[in-house]
Amino acid sequence: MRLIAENFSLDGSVESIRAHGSGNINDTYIVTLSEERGHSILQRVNTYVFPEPEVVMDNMDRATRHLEQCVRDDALAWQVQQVIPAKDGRMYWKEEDGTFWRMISFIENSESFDAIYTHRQAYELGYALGMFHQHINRLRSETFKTVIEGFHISPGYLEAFDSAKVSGSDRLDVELEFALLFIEEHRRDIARLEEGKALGVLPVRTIHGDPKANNIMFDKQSGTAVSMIDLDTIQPGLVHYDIGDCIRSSCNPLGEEPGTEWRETLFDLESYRHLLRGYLVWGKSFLHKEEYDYIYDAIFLMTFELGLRFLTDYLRGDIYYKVHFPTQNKYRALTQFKLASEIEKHRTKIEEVIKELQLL
Ligand code: GN1
Ligand code: MG
Repeated sequence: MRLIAENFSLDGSVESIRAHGSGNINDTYIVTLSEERGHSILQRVNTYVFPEPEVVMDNMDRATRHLEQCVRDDALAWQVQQVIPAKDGRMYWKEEDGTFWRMISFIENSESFDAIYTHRQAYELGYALGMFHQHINRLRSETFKTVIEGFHISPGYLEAFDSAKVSGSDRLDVELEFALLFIEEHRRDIARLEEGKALGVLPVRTIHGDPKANNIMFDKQSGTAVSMIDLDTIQPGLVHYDIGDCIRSSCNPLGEEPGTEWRETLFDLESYRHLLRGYLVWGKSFLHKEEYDYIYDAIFLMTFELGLRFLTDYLRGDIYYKVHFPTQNKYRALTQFKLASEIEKHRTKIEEVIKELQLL
């Protein structure tokens, strides 16, 4: 690992390297530099999920340069994760065994949370996502290439589930009956966002693609959100994918991994209200009136979709998401379906908050 790290233009010599974070896709390590020269993040990019990692790095490089410029121009209190090039000048390092590595800067004195526990954090999260959308969209969405075809296009995930189910049907159990019933009862809703897109009501913009709670960094002292990390999936899409994904991951106090306790999963309406309020500080200036009508659908669908994605992976034998025990993807899926059912239960309230905030 040290030899791999030493291929990059670091600002000092490597003192230690440790595994870091809880990502489901890439392998992440934190590199400590000697003589208190700070830290960097070393990642092995998952080339099954990102078959063209060079394109990911190209997008990331464009995005970070642009966001840096925005920070300077608008004097934003914001930090942008930088790509640290390899010594040969490329944005990545390829090992002889074909593994693909990159180094990115670490946001010092910051922390992230797997779920959100205070109203302030919820507001900060929403504010951060809104600010990100506002600034990244000063560039035309065509600036960024698509890194994952069909990403967050929910009907595609239902189709994938339908074809996986057949071959994996012998592995169904009692707990899965809840999931299967939920899917059957909601399959007709799967295209709501794509319909909005086809109607021209939901425009294609540039999105983060993975704005879950722990991809937003908070300053340890002030508690202010200071950065959005994990810029792998910046690509053209609907901001509704991001809004839904951010809300589903943040307003679930038990987080994504309650395991066998998945039935306890709840949707925290208060966190949701504060998050959306923070988002709309920026979002009000670019969201069209009709786009508000799809916010509930976004929250529900991104949750339902992630349930389908986890369940499909479970049925296919865990080829996409990393697992630490054999039923982990099943429990992740059940958690999202339970969360989606809670979201549905609170639909009226969720929609009231949207209306109320829209009028402010
Ligand atoms: C994956 O990178 P990571 O582990 O935060 C996934 C997201 C899911 C998330 C659920 C490229 O994100 O879409 O929301 O797991 N990323 C990709 O935890 O599929
Ligand atoms: Mg990610």
